[in-house]
Amino acid sequence: MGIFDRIREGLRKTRDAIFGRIDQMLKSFTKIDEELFEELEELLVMGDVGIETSEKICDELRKRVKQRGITDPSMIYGLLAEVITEMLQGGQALQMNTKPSVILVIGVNGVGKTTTIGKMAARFVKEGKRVTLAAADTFRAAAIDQLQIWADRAGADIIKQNEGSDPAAVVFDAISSAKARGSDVIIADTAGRLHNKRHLMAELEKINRIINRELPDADKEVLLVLDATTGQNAVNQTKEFKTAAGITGIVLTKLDGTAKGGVVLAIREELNVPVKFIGVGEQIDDLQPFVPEDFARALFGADELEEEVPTIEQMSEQPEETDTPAEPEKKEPSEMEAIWAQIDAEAAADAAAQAEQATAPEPTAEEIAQRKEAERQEKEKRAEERKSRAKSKYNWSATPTAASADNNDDDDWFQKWKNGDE
Ligand SMILES: Nc1nc2c(ncn2[C@@H]2O[C@H](COP(=O)(O)OP(=O)(O)OP(=O)(O)O)[C@@H](O)[C@H]2O)c(=O)[nH]1
Ligand SMILES: [Mg+2]
Repeated sequence: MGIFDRIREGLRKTRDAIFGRIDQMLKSFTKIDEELFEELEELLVMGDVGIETSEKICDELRKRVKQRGITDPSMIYGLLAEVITEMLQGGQALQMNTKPSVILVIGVNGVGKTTTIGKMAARFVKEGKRVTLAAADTFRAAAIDQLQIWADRAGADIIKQNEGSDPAAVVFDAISSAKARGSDVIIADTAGRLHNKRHLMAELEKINRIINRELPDADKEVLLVLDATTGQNAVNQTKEFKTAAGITGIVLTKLDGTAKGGVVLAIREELNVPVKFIGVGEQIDDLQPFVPEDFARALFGADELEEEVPTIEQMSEQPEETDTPAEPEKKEPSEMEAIWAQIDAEAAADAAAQAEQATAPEPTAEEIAQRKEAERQEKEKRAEERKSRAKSKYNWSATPTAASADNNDDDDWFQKWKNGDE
């Protein structure tokens, strides 16, 4: 199977449940009106895109429909693909220019950290890099054994100690070994679950300190692994780890087992953290670098896009699926340049308005808290309303997900973890 086919197959559930429905819904409209945007927003929210991001997407669509004078509802599908691709752009390249560079892999238990490390190691080894794995999840002996199996499969070196040893000491050893052997990259596995959240964060901090001390000038990535089947919970996990561990990117796993792939958008947009890799299966080559264009094409169905949106040249003119390098991107026609200039001008006007607002008297802490709480309640209310409307309208039963991954006891643990009960 070619790379693009793997991504397309991995996103099949999300495409069928959400974007296929959007396509059908758009076909049922004869003109573009407010009702169409409302329905679209509801379906996006159902697809775990998140209420804020769904609203933002629809606002952007309204704007572009108006600017380009589009009247045909079937064109919205391509416009949506365009907006979503743009939203996902930026920051997905890994910073790995030093020798060695370090990738610290973190995340709650069971999300796919160790598997992701194995897949990543295999990818780097294939590229001719020397890879050292650090078995810094010393919480369970089985975790160390699992990483050993992946190291053998991938052809990577591994540094490990006994169960229960100090994870930071394992990382220290791995760094010394990598320097001695001339490794290109060190990838450290970490525990997802410790006695409590404070303990876990303290451990990650200690590992970080060791890396910064031993390799002060090395490129370092802190990748948070998230399980896509947990939907909005993945967004909450990002918030928790973002403040505590300084993450530089996301690996979103198990996209093949869920219809909640839209959560990529919520993570990118609401938390401003780039998705760097996606996991679309359990096999060694089921980890793919995140390429926004491919992701969008797979999500929307490249065929539908080609038929319906001839205006989006970069997307529709890409070959179906090929291992040969793609054609260089075409330049935007001058008409598009004018539209972008207009959008930039609007953004500048918004920024000016915001700056003006900033000179207004500072609200008190209490006022800010009250406003935030009101906004949160309002957002929750709107999300619930949308979900229940969409549920009845589209006869929505359970969203197809991997039976194994949804609603397991890890969720309970994470909830407690979040609330500081553990
Ligand atoms: N379908 C599918 N399964 C995956 C993917 N990534 C990981 N898994 C599976 O998820 C399960 C958990 O993966 P691990 O790599 O052990 O997760 P972990 O985060 O290291 O777990 P702990 O070490 O317990 O914290 C395994 O059964 C993996 O095969 C993916 O992209 N798709
Ligand atoms: Mg693990």
